[in-house]
Amino acid sequence: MATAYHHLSDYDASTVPTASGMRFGVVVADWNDRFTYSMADAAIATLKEHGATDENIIVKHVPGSFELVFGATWMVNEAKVDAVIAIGCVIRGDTPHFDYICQGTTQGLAELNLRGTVPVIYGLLTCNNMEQAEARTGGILGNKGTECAVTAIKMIDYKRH
Ligand code: RBF
Repeated sequence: MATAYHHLSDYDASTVPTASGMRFGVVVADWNDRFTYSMADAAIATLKEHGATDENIIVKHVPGSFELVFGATWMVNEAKVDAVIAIGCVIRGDTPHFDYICQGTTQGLAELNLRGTVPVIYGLLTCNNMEQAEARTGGILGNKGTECAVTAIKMIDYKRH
């Protein structure tokens, strides 16, 4: 989780392997698109900074975070990617939907990782309010998309060694 001590866009680039030749799936939820699109843009920019090419970054959209599980499963099964970045943003409201969506999505993505084939990176922001989302999508705590991209590259490299 981002804290005052963990800036999501700060990382040591020298520890990141080249992403050249790696193939990425990016699944983006359209709910709260102001935040999710910013995360997706940051993720894609970071992948490219490390050598990934446009044709090796497959971007697909789903309506909401709950659909990230299906979207990521499709990427794993059908898109021949080396890693999937699942991007969503759930913001607490008046009803218990927040807990159900966060729990269902998190568990679904975790189960995909248990297959042990294609790493699925957890780009789900679970925020109490808009300010928390803003801070983590290009605000004072950086951009979660950047962190996800670096994690995806490192996890593909993990499989190779
Ligand atoms: N999806 C999100 O990605 N973020 C949200 O904050 C969010 N809030 C929702 C609130 C309610 C009351 C409902 C019914 C859905 C919400 N969804 C949200 C959409 C959800 O992930 C999923 O797309 C839909 O429930 C499918 O019909």
